[in-house]
Amino acid sequence: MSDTSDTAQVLSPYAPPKVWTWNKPSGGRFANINRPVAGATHEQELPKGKHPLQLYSLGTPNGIKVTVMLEELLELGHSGAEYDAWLIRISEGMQFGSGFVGVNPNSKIPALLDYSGPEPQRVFESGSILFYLAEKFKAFLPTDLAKRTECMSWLFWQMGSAPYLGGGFGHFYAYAPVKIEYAIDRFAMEAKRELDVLNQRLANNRFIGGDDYTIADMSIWPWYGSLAKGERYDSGEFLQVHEYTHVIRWANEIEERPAVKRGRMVNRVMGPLDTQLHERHDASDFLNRTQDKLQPKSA
Ligand SMILES: N[C@@H](CCC(=O)N[C@@H](CS)C(=O)NCC(=O)O)C(=O)O
Repeated sequence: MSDTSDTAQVLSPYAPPKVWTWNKPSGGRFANINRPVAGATHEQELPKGKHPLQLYSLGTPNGIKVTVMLEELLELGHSGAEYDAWLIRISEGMQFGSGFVGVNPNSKIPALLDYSGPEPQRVFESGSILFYLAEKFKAFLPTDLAKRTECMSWLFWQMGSAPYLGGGFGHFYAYAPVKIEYAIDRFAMEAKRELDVLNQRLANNRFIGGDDYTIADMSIWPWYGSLAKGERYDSGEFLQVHEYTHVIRWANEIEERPAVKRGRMVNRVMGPLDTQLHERHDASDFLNRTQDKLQPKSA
């Protein structure tokens, strides 16, 4: 191959026009919710329950981070962390309702409203929500500056890295309407590199931040724990995830935590029905849920 323009022509017949226009669906899973503009598409108030903390979410990796944190706080005895979790079905466009956009102008789950202060406080971006709750309840975030900084570095690492995994590898390997070798190669390389970053870190540390379980683990586990266990994008064999033994050891330990078992069920609409709790308003909801209340439906 002589130069980059030759390479581009060999790989793809597509020549981008001077100005991109949104004139056809992009194809692939989730194509129907993609738009090049922000803001509400319709008027839709958000429901409000009895607790100060109102969570609007869905049981995806980004959503699970927050429900795990809330259940961990409750497990520690912080009754102020009682919450109502409302289901936002993103495939039905509920993230574009005016109420939701008021809480998160970026139209993505999870989003939190805290009514415990003089004015309702909105919090969006899962990393920001984890940090907010950790500060509010003084939990799962070390106070020692060195340990706190390590924890925050890994939290930010996750927020910056997971889009390469989900939007990059997951999208092109599992969801795109065509299999593009270049894109899959590029993002498989990055997904494996990220797994190796974690594997090396966890070779000498019980948890991501060190000895203590923190919001860094809660943020990273839903994405990379399930990836290393071969549960994401049906890609276990392709990525040879069994190589990441330390990540698997860490993921197995986290999965056994009672709060994690509960948190991963909240707002979940996929998988076996007995793993789904579409809305959560009270601790007893985990016990009271019945299969016939849960209608299988896509997210
Ligand atoms: N950086 C954001 C990402 C959130 C995100 O991508 N949420 C997805 C579900 S996991 C979503 O709501 N997608 C809806 C859409 O893109 O319209 C966070 O961590 O909170």
